[in-house]
Amino acid sequence: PSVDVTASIRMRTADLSVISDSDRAALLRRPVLKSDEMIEKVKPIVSKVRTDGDKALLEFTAKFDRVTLQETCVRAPFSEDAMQIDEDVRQAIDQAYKNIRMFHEAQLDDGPLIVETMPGVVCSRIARPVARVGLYVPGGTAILPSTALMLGVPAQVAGCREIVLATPPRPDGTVSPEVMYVARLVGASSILLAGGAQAVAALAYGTQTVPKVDKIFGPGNQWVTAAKMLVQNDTDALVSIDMPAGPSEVLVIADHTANAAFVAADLLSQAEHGVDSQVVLVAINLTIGHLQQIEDEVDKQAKALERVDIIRESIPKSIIVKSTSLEEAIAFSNDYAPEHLILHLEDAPDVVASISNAGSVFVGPFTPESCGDYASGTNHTLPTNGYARQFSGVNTLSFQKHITSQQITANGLKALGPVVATLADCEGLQAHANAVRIRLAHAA
Ligand code: HSO
Ligand code: ZN
Repeated sequence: PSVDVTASIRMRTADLSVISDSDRAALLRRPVLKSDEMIEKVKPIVSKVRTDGDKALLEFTAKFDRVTLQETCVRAPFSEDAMQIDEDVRQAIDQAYKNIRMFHEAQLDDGPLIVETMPGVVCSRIARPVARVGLYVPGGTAILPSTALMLGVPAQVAGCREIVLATPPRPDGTVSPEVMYVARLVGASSILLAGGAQAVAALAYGTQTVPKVDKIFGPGNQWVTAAKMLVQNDTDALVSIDMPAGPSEVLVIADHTANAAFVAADLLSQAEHGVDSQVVLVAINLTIGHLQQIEDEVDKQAKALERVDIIRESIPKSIIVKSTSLEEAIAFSNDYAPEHLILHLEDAPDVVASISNAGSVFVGPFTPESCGDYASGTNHTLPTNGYARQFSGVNTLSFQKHITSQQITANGLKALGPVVATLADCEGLQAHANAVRIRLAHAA
């Protein structure tokens, strides 16, 4: 069907003060992910890669990406020729790398935690990197060196031994030079030229040339997400994932102080990601004129964007939620648990204390989400679909795990042993009690 390019690009509107409970619940819901169906679809792809390795990978890449490759995995050092990029882009990537690295180094757990719980009873916890990690960098409608940075920097900071970066090849069979450049910056050991479920399967099981990894990270389409969920549940693969992923989201809360053009620009920066992007504006007591200004700005700015065709689909699915108080707006946002939350509010910094569920918060008029997407230092791989209720975004600790340890002295066991023996008796586990009593008797 032909598109009417003059038609105005408008969001839908709802009003919290008159809405029924069920309509409010509907506003909070994301589009259904149909994960069971998708998992069934990726199963044959995953099992073929598992059994046939590189041969299957090359076949799927030819079929789905329409690219015929000679080899599917290249090892470092990567060719310098493949990472030639514009000087201004290189400088921008370097600055982003520096900021992201600084923020993620500050998160590193690099010292043992030691607690003497009773005299002579010392418990400790030490962090270790996840040894081998797979980082999925999507291809598709945009090239994403920023995602390579967001996944690669914390892996590097955590000290992961093997970093495999997977990304679908471009039509000419290469990886974008910007992504190659980032791969070297973060110390990637291999680049897997494959996308979709087949890439995830290769990372989970390994192939003749692709190293098997212990944990798979990164955003992706439904195929990637379903494959990650599938391999995570396979005890043969022995692999974990960062988090379940859904379409990207932003929720903006705006009051009378909000700059209409800024708000519109923030909504559109999310809407341009994809036709399924989730965009919500919660407007607190905005006058009809102010709201109109925002809507006009959305329409006007959208029409000047290259990705207007995507926005024509995503913006009409987006909603303006009218609210009559800050408390009501925050309660709605906390229930929605957005991936990104932008506060265009008077006293925005004070509001942060009331936010309980969000992936990342952008505070005040001069803090566009774009800065967190690219270069301020925070990570842009964040929980979507309401998972901000129980998940953190990707961070340095996502690439570390902990070992606990303890050391007890003879005197420590004198105090603690009877407690343990009593509990073991209580559970009817006599051998457990014996392991203590045999020592207490020996010491006596
Ligand atoms: N907003 C996206 C990340 C991104 N934006 C990459 C631009 N490039 C999901 O957090
Ligand atoms: Zn973005």
